[in-house]
Amino acid sequence: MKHSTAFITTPIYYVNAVPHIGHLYSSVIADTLKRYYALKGADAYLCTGTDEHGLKIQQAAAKNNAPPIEFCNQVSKSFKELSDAADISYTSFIRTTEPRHAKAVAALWTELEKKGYIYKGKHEGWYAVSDEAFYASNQVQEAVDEKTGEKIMVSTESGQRVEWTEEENYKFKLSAFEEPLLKWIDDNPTAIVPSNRKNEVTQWIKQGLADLSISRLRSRLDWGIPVPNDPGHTIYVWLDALTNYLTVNGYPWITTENNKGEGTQNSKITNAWPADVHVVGKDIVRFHAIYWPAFLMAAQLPLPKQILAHAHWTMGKQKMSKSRGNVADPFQVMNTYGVDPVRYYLVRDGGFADDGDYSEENIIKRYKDLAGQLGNLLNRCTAPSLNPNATIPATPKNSDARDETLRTKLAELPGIFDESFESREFGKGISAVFDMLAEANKNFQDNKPWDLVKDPSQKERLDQVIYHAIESCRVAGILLQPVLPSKMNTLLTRLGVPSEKRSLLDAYPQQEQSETPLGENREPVLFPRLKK
Ligand code: ME8
Repeated sequence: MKHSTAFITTPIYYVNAVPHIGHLYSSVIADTLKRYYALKGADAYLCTGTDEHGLKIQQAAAKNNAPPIEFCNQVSKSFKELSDAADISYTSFIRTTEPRHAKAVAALWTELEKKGYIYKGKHEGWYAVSDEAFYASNQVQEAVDEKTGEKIMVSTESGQRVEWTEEENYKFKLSAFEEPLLKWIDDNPTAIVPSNRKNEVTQWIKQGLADLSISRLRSRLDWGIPVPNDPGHTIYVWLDALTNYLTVNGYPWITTENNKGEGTQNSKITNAWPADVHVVGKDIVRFHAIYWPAFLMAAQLPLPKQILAHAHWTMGKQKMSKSRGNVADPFQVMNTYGVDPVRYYLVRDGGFADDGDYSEENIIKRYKDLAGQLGNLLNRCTAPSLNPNATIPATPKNSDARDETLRTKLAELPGIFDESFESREFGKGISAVFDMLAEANKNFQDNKPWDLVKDPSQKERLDQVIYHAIESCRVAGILLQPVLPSKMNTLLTRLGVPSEKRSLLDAYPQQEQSETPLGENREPVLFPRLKK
């Protein structure tokens, strides 16, 4: 299936602390998806950025004795550096402190108000500062503070401490959207993936949706966007944050009767809304799968096509989190193992339905797959000793029964890969590539090209063997580009594959080809041995 455009998003990250491997994971999944759609010929867009308003940030800045904006500048920069370091090919990096964003949020607010979904009311409830969320009485429970032994109340969902809070603020008529949301989920079976998350969301909605408080008193929280025409109130940070997905599209659009309109001048992404995939962690599903579609429905804007929620990385089976302090530094890990091997590890072993346990031992194991199955095969079939003319032999005229299994796997692989990625089973798609590579290595080994090369009468067979090994590397190289963009670029360049012959379609068996030269540069080794 050809997609003409694909718009993928990452969550925008809180700047209350520096990035860890969990943030890198969300970004790598989103980037892999974006590159996958580009591989299929789509104009693919990716946006990422930082979420900079709210009490949590205000408090973190105070703790660091910095004015909030300076504190935000500093931490936001480290998230941007992480994206750049990890080869995240974002089209737009948004910061919620940018003027273009304040304009979009105010416009959405005004729209919701105009359509009658905002009213002023007294709000009371259990408020969790860490989650920036109010919870109803059936969403909290008693617990004991680990440090002080004091009895406290916590959210059953997030485990965070909550306090009873009363204030006058603005509310959004979320309760009006129970039926429409259930219908949306019903009509769009892949709107929330995977299914355990979808079931959870359906349950939450069926338990009943209370109207949502969407402002805070400015006296209690001034680090945020003011409510239009009522500056004594600050817009709730989640309404602010979610709107980022519209801001990067140039919202507010200048609309006419039947036209969604052009984006504002500064936007690099125009008319890409609705998002194809919002990649999020399972901790923020409620916000993306309930609040966000409800806001959009209220504003009569199109809904995102999919919320893809991944599970968490644990370390030693405990959730990795800034507050717990058991986090892996993504910069350090990429320095040690290289960017692409870390991306590969995260995509292949990360959990969707269930959490995955992070360990460097497993990164090393995956690195060895790459070096042993792919790097090694590439080296062998392009080595001057076996391939002295440095060419890709012509497509074999006669097929040999000894290559049958490999030929079948090669022919089936692109379809399996595509299907797996469409259904967001990334590990399955990648495993299929390595299953093919295992067969390719076996074929190479069994046919002993190092003997064939010594016997001129075996030239045709040698060519067939080299051809199949190179073809296996070429197909693997094309398919793995979304996951290992830089390494696969090196591989394909080494094979002399021109940049316009690297799309998903090019991974399917090709028409007969005559002999072509390999690329010139055969150094350095694709996956060098890791230093102890
Ligand atoms: O929630 N494993 O920002 P945040 C996997 N600003 N992923 C993890 C993770 C872990 N251990 N820890 C964090 C926010 N993440 C809001 C989002 S969007 C409009 C606003 C990932 O900095 C995961 O995707 O707390 C999670 O949802 C995201 O980081 C939250 O990052």
